[in-house]
Amino acid sequence: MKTTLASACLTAALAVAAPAIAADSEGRELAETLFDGIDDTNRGYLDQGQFRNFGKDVFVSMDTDEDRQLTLKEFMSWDYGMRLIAEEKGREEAYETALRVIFSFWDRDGDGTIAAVEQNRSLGNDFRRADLDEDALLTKEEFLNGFSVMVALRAAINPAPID
Ligand SMILES: [Ca+2]
Ligand SMILES: [Ca+2]
Ligand SMILES: [Ca+2]
Repeated sequence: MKTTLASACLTAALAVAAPAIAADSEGRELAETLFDGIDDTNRGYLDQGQFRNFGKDVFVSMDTDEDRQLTLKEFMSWDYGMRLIAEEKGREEAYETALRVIFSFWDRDGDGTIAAVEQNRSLGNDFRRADLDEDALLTKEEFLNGFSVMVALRAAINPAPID
């Protein structure tokens, strides 16, 4: 029951990609570090090429058996620190649910694995959705508040009170 509610909330979060996440919420620092890593030219914003390259790098590092497909296991095993925060906060179950929801979104043809082209298209959509002012660049704020993967994972480890 709990899991169903969590995935319903996450689906809604992914759909609107604009939930209110407190500025000092857990995972924000990690998301900022991630942004700075993608922003290899230190301009303070990302273009679609940088975002695409980031996606390719992530795909390669997730695809441990190098068959150009991501299984759920490969997808769930990959981490850059967010899982540790989830564990510390006792939010591991919600975190894993969020990952499963993201996996389902990325697996666009529903065959149980994510091909590079599926991931690439999903990230392209994510970029456009996060780009609020439609200038084809993502500022740090647009990335932190609108990149649906980050938003979903941070929402999972920072449960908002429901009233
Ligand atoms: Ca693989
Ligand atoms: Ca697929
Ligand atoms: Ca923008």
